[in-house]
Amino acid sequence: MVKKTLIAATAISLSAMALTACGSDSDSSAGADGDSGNGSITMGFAQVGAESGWRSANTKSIEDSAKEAGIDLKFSDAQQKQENQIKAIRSYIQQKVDVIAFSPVVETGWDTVLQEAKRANIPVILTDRAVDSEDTSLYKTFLGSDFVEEGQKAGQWLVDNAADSDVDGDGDIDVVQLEGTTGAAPAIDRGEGFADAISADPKISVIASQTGDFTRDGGKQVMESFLQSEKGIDVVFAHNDDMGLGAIEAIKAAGLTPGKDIKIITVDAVKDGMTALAAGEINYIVECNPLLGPQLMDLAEKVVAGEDVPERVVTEETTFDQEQAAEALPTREY
Ligand code: GYE
Repeated sequence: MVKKTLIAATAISLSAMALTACGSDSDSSAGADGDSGNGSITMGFAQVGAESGWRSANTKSIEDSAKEAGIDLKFSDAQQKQENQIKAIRSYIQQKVDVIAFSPVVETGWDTVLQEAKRANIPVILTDRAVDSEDTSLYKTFLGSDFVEEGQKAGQWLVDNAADSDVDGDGDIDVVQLEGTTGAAPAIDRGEGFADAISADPKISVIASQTGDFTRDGGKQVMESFLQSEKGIDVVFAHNDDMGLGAIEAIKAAGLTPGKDIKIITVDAVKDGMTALAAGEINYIVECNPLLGPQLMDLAEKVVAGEDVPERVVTEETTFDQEQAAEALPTREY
């Protein structure tokens, strides 16, 4: 305890020194040490990509709130490739940023680069997605949703609405699942949570499951192939809105009515998803909040100042049925 306080105090005074050291310099162009030169915090943010409406809203939230907080943001888009994210993190280490934040595309394979950041004394904040490293000293905190709970909420809706969901009336509720990016925390956890919730009703089962990589195109293609290979699909569970929206296109192209002939459950609640829900083409959406920017900047300021932060910060979220979507849409921010 005493030791912790001491370390925190040292960290505060060190960062205070760093701030004063460049505080008198009004030039805002990057200095040799990578600091912006105006005394503000520099954050390197390694984003997953631009794969979905959720991701675009998340990126905008991070950019807007960095500006608002006066944090100098260095931003990179990894196009859903882990190697690009690792490269970006290494370049932030080289540039000696004050803090690195990133949303890991997949859960595994981060220890080496995170150890490099630790050796360089640059704190790391995980946002949105988790890593599965056993060494939790490699990052300061993880800010994001509880994806298992999101999957459970999706499955619980189906259990509660089972009577209406046996669309073809064969006595079973046959679900096809559109998974997110293979190895990504939200894909693994949403799948797990959903499976857990539907196990309460033996009539419900997942008859086919494949990745659509969290994209609209991916969801469309996988759904097209499911419609050919599977008989009697009653329900689609898509790990995000975009894949659900792709599935809607495939279902319509097959001459069926989405939301009626095949029920659709998704996760995210971005504008396009909510619009389809209000229009009756999706049946239920579990919200996943992308507006993590303000909390992230707050955590970054604390971490850089050497203050203690909670190990885990969970985002609060709700769910929407069709009526609730129609009500929420006019004031929906993203
Ligand atoms: O649900 C999906 C995005 O990691 C929570 O990633 C995020 C997920 C989100 O591509 O739309």
